[in-house]
Amino acid sequence: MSLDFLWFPTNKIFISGSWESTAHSQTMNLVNPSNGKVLAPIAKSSVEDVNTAVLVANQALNGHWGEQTALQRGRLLNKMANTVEKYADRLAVIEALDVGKPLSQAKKDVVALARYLEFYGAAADKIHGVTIPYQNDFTVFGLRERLGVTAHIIPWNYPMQIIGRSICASLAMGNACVLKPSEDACLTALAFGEIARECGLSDGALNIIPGIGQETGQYLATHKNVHHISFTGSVTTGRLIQKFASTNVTPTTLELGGKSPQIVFSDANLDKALPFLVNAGIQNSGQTCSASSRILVHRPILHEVLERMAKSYKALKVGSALEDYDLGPVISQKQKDIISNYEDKGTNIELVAQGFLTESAETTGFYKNAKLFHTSDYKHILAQEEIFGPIQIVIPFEDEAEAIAIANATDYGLVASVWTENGSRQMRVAKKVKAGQVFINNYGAGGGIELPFGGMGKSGHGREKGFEALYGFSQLKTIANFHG
Ligand code: TXE
Repeated sequence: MSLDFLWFPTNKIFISGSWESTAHSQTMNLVNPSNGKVLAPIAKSSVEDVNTAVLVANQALNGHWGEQTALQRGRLLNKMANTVEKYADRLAVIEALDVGKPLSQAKKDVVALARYLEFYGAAADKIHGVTIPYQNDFTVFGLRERLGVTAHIIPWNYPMQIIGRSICASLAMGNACVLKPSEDACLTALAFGEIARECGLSDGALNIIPGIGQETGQYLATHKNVHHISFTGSVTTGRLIQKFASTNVTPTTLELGGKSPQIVFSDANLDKALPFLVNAGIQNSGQTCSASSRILVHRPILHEVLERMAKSYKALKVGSALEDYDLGPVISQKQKDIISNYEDKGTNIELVAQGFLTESAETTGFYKNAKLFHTSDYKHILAQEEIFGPIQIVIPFEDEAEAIAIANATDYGLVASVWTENGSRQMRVAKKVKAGQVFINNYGAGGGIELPFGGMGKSGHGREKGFEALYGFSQLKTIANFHG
């Protein structure tokens, strides 16, 4: 498909409010996961470009951007929300082509980005400091200050949503941002730069430098003039980021995925639960940090849940992103291979049901069929490791204590849900489950702009989304005034 409708350059970097060539004029190709063909050339930033981006971001803090009041920053973000809505159709098509997600899911991501801008735009002037009762001859208060330059190293699965939750919160608090989108999908990140430019965001407040993780990302994470790193991605890279950040003792927020369970008790309303059980696993072909890849089911209803989930799975269609089936392709051949390797390890457990590939899906695309497995072995590799593909595992449990034990028996702790009509049980289980977010009789994979989100254990640390993100992108200075 031709990209003639793009209103911004793809092969440039966004620096200090304008589009520039990289220092070495290098580019790399983005691939369309629906057909495996080249989608567009994008800029490949070098260390020189990182230096420039960090320099102009620091200059912005001492220039026009730094002079903006919280109200002015908020209004600017609101203007950007309206502009995102103006380009909504084009943004959705770009995201679908670039990430491979079904068009209707991409449309939801655009709505989420506009909503993040609106939320943080409205919140910008509502973060207040504190006064602290101390000795009588002191007046003590805590001033909430910006961090400075924040680096955002983001993955390919939800570019718009992740920009929304981290960049918008950071800008609201008055920081200047350097965004390193993923080499696998970065078109909507570039579009966001153009939207910022159109809305008149101060030069240098946002800089966008696509590049290779091990080069651009790594150099950015070690940069001494970066004051915070927000990273979403794999545990392996997250560990490295933390190590790089330690060089300059730079604070980090790490969101590293999960193996999130939904716990279904025998008194649950299955009619309500069923769509959530399945959708939370297959949304974006399972390439969602908060995907629910484990379904823990109370033994008395195991047979019924398996039967009903199998029926849903058999109807799941996989096809090209723009044709908008239940699932699109996965992001890359590399990701397809990762998923296939896990499937090979699942030959000793029951494959309950699978969806099907549509006839129009091109053989050169990176398609993976949705698969539902069942095992009592909660330590099975498919039940322990993040697969990041359209695979769910049903695991039975005998009682509440076992449900909690199995739910907590992975290294991760991002999201969980509890399905039961018993109010006491809802709260007991919610409090004991290891997860940064727990839903009761619901599941929100990727949603909830207002709801603080982040992990425990290897799912990472720090919280994004909601007001909590604004605390994460600022720091408290205690001022103690002695007037005795
Ligand atoms: O992730 P990476 P990849 C998981 C998922 C997937 C696996 C690999 O299990 O199968 O990660 O995906 C940048 N220094 N998740 O390879 O490497 C990179 O350029 C600095 C979970 O895409 O974590 C990109 O911008 N930066 C997840 C970002 O890090 C580096 C979302 C993410 O890439 C770097 C995506 C380095 N050395 C994948 N190496 C989630 N939690 O949602 C890479 N990068």
